[in-house]
Amino acid sequence: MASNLDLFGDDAPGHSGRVELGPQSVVLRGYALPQVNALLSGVDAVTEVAPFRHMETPGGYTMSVALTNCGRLGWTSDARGYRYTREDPMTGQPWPDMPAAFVQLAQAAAAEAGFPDFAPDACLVNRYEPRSRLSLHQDRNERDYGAPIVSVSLGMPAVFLFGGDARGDKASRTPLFHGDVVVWGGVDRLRYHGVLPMKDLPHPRLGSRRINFTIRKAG
Ligand code: MD6
Ligand code: FE
Repeated sequence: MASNLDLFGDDAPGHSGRVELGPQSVVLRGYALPQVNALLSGVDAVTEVAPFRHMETPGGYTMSVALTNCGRLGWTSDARGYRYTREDPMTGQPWPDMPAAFVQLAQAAAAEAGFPDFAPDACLVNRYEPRSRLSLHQDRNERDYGAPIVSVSLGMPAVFLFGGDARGDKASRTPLFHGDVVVWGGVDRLRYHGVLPMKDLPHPRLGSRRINFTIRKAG
């Protein structure tokens, strides 16, 4: 039987097309591929000003995923909790501007998924290495759940978990490859999701790393 983790089936790297994760969530396969150079330049520009760092969780753990932000608002986790701030707590400086290529891609992908007029003001940039994982969580620190989230995957493939509105709901598993874009919102906006521990499957361009950025309207 074909598995949805089949690396050489319809979900294989480089394929295009849509995979519906829910009524208002969709994976746009390969949607970011034409923009990869501009996106990676954008990531470099952002991390030069606001380097990747491993944040602490309110529960006292260190995140295995390294994080930074761009845009007017940036997401932070520390012993006091999760929140959006205008300044990078590490430097005291405003988060770097969101690269134009991020905004353009996010707006086009959002429209493609049925969310026209997306006006993002925040972007979390995540860096995964082998064994990095992201446990099931909801994205609920944004003010307006009416706006979707657009998530771009570059580098090593990951297995994305997509659950329901309760932590204990069964989660589906979907591979995300270099260039894939996920858009979700509406009735799916608060669904639990996460990323399984990463395998070391080096990518020709990015090596043993996965870069994911999620573009939001936080304020
Ligand atoms: C990731 N993504 O793919 C983690 N959140 O590395 C997320 O946590 C996420 O992809 C909200 C919307 C889309 C996402
Ligand atoms: Fe999330």
